[in-house]
Amino acid sequence: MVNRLWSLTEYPFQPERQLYYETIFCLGNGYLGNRASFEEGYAGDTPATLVHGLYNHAEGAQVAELANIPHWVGVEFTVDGTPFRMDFSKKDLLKPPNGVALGYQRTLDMKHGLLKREALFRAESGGTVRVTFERFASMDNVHLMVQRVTITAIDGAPTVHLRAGLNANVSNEGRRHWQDVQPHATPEQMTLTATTNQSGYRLGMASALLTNSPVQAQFDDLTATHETHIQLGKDETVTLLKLTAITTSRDTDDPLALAQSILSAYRQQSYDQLFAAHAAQWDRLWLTTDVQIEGDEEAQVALRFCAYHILIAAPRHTDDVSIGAKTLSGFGYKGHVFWDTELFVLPPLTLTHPEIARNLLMYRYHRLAGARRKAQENGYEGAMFPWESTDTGEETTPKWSDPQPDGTRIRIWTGDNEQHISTDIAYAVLQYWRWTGDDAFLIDYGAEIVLDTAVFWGSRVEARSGRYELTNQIGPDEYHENIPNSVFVNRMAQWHLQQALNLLGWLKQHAPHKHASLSDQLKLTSERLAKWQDIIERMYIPFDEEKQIHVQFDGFFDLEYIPVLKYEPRVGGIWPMLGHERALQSQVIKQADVVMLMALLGDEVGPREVLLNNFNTYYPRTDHGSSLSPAIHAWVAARLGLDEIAYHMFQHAAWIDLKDNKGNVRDGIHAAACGGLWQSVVFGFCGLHLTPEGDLAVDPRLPAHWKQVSFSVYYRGERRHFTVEQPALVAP
Ligand code: IFM
Repeated sequence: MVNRLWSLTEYPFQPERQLYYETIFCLGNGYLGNRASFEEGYAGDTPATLVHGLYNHAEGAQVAELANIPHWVGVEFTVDGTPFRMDFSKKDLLKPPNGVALGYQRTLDMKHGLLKREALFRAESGGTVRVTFERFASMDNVHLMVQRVTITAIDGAPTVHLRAGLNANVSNEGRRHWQDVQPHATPEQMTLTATTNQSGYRLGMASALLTNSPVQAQFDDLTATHETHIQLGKDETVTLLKLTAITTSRDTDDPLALAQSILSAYRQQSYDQLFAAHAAQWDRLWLTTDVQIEGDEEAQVALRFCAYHILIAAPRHTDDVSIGAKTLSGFGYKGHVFWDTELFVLPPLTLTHPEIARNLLMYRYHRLAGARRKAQENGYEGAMFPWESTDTGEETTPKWSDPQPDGTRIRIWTGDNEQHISTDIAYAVLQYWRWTGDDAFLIDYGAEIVLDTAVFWGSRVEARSGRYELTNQIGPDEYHENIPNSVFVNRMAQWHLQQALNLLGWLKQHAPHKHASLSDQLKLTSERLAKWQDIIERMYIPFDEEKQIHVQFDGFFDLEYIPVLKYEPRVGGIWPMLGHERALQSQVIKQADVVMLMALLGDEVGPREVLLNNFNTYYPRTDHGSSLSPAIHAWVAARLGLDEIAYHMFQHAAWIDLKDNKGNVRDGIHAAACGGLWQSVVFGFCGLHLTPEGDLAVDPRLPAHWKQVSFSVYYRGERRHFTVEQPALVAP
């Protein structure tokens, strides 16, 4: 029996919500994500499996995207000739034209990454079966997918005819990614090879239906199939196993050979053995991931849901991929990697699974060449990371939106001007270093990222009227594009340059060879460093002395004031109500911007009075049109003692996917909201922080009805457990 605080259940079958559940119940193992479409398939479904790093630029598309790989989930069967399906209408109950599904329940066990569906099905003949489908993406061997189908005759002695296969007739919402598709099948195994039609990645799949009854094999141009006939006796149960191994040329030179060897190694094992190995890995992962909340069961489930989705997207097998804004759970944002990873998803991983955080940072390190090319193409020095990133390291932000209702397309400027991404990455590198104490990583890789992105800012700033400015920027609040002097961007760039100087000082002392080689390689001359110091001293930080608040950007308060709260209740941002042009000319803010700065730099931004003024100014102007916003507000509000707002924002963040409160969960999980939720609890409500003395401390500010929060983090290689109680801390 799965614990209700560890699971999500769908009951009854809701065909109109299948896209929601495909995302919410997505399976994965850090290598791939598999949407929870049904084995037998239904009209309007979006079956998809996305493999980390497997990008392809389909003909006619603006940009590359993660290619949906051939469908391996399919299992169909008939009972006495009646196809097993669940999409019947109520009137069918009286006179079933085909068959009738009499019962249904589907559960995602988040503790062990298992999707289980149970149904009762009566065929036209009257023969009735109980069916259980189980599916998991093995955490033990990330190339292995396991499915078990259990069919029990509960009325009559029906004949079951079952087909399971591989099917390359797939696309990303119509965009085709595969060529040279070669299916093959023998009774022993089905295989399929294919190559992405632009990037040239090769895929190998090997699958088998394992059952005691004889198996017939077939294949055609796009599919490979195994079929079997089973005559069930009264009350008899039959169990079938389908194993599928998936590899690509990103893993090996011969993906098919590797897939076949994995299949032959694991086909000897029973389902229980395969599941036990998988579950043991999950237990290990949860050991440090799980945050336990006493006194709020809904919050507990939401937090586990978010952690589950981060864990299934988190690559443990390679340091050459990163997590996209929609994880691997849907086609949204095309699998592209944004700042969402470094500032939202990475912090929980840095503290709970530092080895995975390191992989994600190495993904950026491996793409420094692309960042340098971008800087050069734009007339700057150093490394300027792309706003949207894929496998190549090139800027992959589309230039134009999809057509609007009136058919026009809107120019997307983020790829040109949302430049804070370079500092966000540097921030994540330094945060990782501070928490892990991984000097080797910093010396060998991280320092180069921090320093060469600092070189970029040194060349990017504009000296004007005796100070340094940054015009034509987009801050986190993307409603305001190409603006002058975003306080977030200017202050973070200033912080970045200061960190770069500090880091150089540290390197000189602890790794003089590296200090010398990087100084040489990145041309860190004394003139350059003097300029950095000058920028730090004379960077313009927009601030209203009279009101004692930071000004989001020059001219912000000259724009139309729109009381955002008047536009409640609503599901999305108010931008669609105002229209693009008016939103741009108003003070409506899309997401935490000055508030984001306060989350990242805390007290360094200013005294408490200024922080409160900032929050009270910007919170009522923010419409949270981005899913990144509420969790950051919860975190900062908790630190400022604004308890009601903090919990309200926490709830908003918690339900983004589970209650589909952005209305787009079909496109995939909001990864940043998931990582943000963890931060709102651990950094916000529990107040975990590093002390100036170099230790850990908490400073709890729990919601009134939370009795206790327990969590573990790694600090400098040591696992530390905290139990934070209401109202005071119990010793670590
Ligand atoms: O990176 C975010 C951005 O901050 C807001 N729009 C969506 C992007 C991807 O999640």
